[in-house]
Amino acid sequence: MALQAASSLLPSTVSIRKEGYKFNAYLKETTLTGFSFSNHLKAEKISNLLTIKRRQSPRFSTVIRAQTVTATPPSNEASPEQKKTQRKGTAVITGASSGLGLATAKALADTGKWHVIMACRNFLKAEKAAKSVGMSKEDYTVMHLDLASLESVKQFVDSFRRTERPLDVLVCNAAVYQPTAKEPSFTAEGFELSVGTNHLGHFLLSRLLLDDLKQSDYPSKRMIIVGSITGNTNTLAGNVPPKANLGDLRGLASGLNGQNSSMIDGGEYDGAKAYKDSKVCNMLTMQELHRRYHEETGVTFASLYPGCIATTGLFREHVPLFRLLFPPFQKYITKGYVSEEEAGKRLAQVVSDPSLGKSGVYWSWNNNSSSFENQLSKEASDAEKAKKLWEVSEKLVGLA
Ligand code: LMG
Ligand code: NDP
Ligand code: PMR
Repeated sequence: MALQAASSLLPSTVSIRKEGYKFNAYLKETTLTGFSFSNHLKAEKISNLLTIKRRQSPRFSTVIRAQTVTATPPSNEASPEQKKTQRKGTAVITGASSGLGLATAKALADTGKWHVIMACRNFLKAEKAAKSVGMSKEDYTVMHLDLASLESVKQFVDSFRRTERPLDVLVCNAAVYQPTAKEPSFTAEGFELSVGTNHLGHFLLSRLLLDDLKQSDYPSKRMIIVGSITGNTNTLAGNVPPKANLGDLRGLASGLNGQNSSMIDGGEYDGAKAYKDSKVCNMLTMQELHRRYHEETGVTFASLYPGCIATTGLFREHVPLFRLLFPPFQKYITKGYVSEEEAGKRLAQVVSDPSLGKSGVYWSWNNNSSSFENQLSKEASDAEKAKKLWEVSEKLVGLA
């Protein structure tokens, strides 16, 4: 259904040109693990289904096929383990002052089972935001965190520890997106801002807080790093230029400070690409954390694509025409749109739903809001690249 709607609205060939790139995609019926694609579409959302399989010869032509899907219906029932828990869980959410972070904070607070630490760069904005969505004082604490400063990350960790609250879940959610910037801007330590904030700030934060998570006696301790479809080149959305590509990480290894390059792959600055690259880093980091620490610590590491939340502040720097057209485009054409509230419920599931406790998973949701384990692109699941990214990032943030 969704595909039919989309294919009747979209031309069967989508062409996008940018700086010499040309991208063509066409929709093709196929089968999905024995189910017919058209039947399956009754329950599935096009954004979650479309995977691009590169053809051998035409460089820019792609065939879209359905992904393998294991649907898990959302569960509201507490497991026996959860019932044992007396105390409220404590979840730290970065960037909880707007969009997905705020909606997740609200969804968790509404359950009465969570105290949310809203880790935000703008204290007043966060306070106002919490009030505006009707969160009660006892359900949240706003604490200062500017991910564009490694000093601030360290100070946040110190202040959090001084509260003497346990850490049960960490949600690395904050992000910046600078699609129209002509020149790069930089973090306090001189890293390109998108990768510096979205990846390096969170990388240091998650490494420092891992010990705190380890010490928690909560039944299900989790660390979640928000990913995105746009960093995954096995999807249609991930093939809209400029595409994510970390290359051999030469730009990152040389400091990402604009002297050699401000891009991870060492190329020319492109703000939209820098954001998508940062999302690949987020998804790679989650998997590397899983490989290194899941067994030892019992912490569940997860990432997710919550759906296209086309109305959030993420697009604040995009041109006004884009901001106007993007929500209806996602709502009526791609059908990938989700409201902030729905996206917040999805992330809240990854925080606390017993059925989403598996580690190393990149979660996505179907049309009927059932979660499933999604497949990452080749690059976003490249274990060697994840290891290299880990090692280079450690050096940059001063951990090695
Ligand atoms: C690029 O800019 C930068 O160039 C690049 O460097 C990078 O930063 C990148 O990833 C970020 O962004 C984006 C640029 C290109 O968008 C804009 O500059 C503003 C948006 C302009 C939108 C195009 C206007 C054309 C309107 C004519 C409508 C054509 C109809 C086509 C659909 C057929 C339907 C029958 O923009 C794009 O790449 C596309 C932007 C995608 C979002 C908007 C899509 C427009 C579709 C219009 C639908 C309107 C809503 C319909 C409601 C429908 C009802 C049933
Ligand atoms: P918003 O812009 O609404 O939220 C981003 C949050 O990050 C804001 O609270 C912002 O703070 C905060 N932030 C930005 N820079 C910093 C910093 N230096 N230090 C601390 N906090 C910072 O966007 P979304 O809610 O859409 O984005 C949330 C997450 O969802 C991101 O990881 C994004 O990549 C991801 N995502 C979003 C999708 C979408 O369609 N919107 C789709 C897929 C993934 P402030 O309020 O002060 O600006
Ligand atoms: Mg995309 C199934 C189709 C689909 C989905 C789910 C998204 C999600 N987008 C899709 C398709 C398309 N987008 C198509 C066909 C086009 C060309 C018209 C298109 C364009 C487009 C632009 C210009 N889309 C965008 C942009 C942005 O600037 C956003 C971006 O890339 O930010 C990095 C964006 C997004 N599209 C999405 C999602 C979720 C985004 C937001 C980015 C993110 O959070 O990762």
